[in-house]
Amino acid sequence: MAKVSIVMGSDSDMPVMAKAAEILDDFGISYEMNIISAHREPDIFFDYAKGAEERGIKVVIAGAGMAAHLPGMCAALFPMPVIGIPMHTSSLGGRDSLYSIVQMPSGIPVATVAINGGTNAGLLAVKMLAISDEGLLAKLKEYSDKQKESVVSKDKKLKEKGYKEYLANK
Ligand code: RP5
Repeated sequence: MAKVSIVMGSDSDMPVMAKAAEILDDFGISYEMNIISAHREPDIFFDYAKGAEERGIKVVIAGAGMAAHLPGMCAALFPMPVIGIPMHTSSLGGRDSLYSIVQMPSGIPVATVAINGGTNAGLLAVKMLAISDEGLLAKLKEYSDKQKESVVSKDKKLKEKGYKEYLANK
């Protein structure tokens, strides 16, 4: 049964939402993925968000752009955590999406990540689930260790080669 629900307002959001899905795949977490527009099909959206708890969903990751009401409306209808991903937009650079998602009224929180922050949304969902799952917590610690090793090895290479050769072979 899916534990995380990934939902996006349009298929144009897919490349960013796929980054969240990749993280969940890496950590072996089951998820459902949906394209549902709160504006263009409000009835379908309502059924989706109202039914999420009964489907066994523990965390919703919702991404949208422009007047991005999808994450906030998910948070209004779903009782567990909602993570919002603001999409980059060509007109306002994603500030429209960011402000729409982050400026929630008191009482209805959305954990908002960076513009196009699909990877961090996935990781935040994993961290939420790891609160009650020690195996997942151990995998998160391994993930952090690998990140550290990657930076340490880059620094070592820089010291050995110098910046010109480093850049030339990057
Ligand atoms: C939002 O409108 C979607 O989340 C998308 O980011 C934006 C534009 O949608 P399309 O016109 O590309 O379908 O609802």
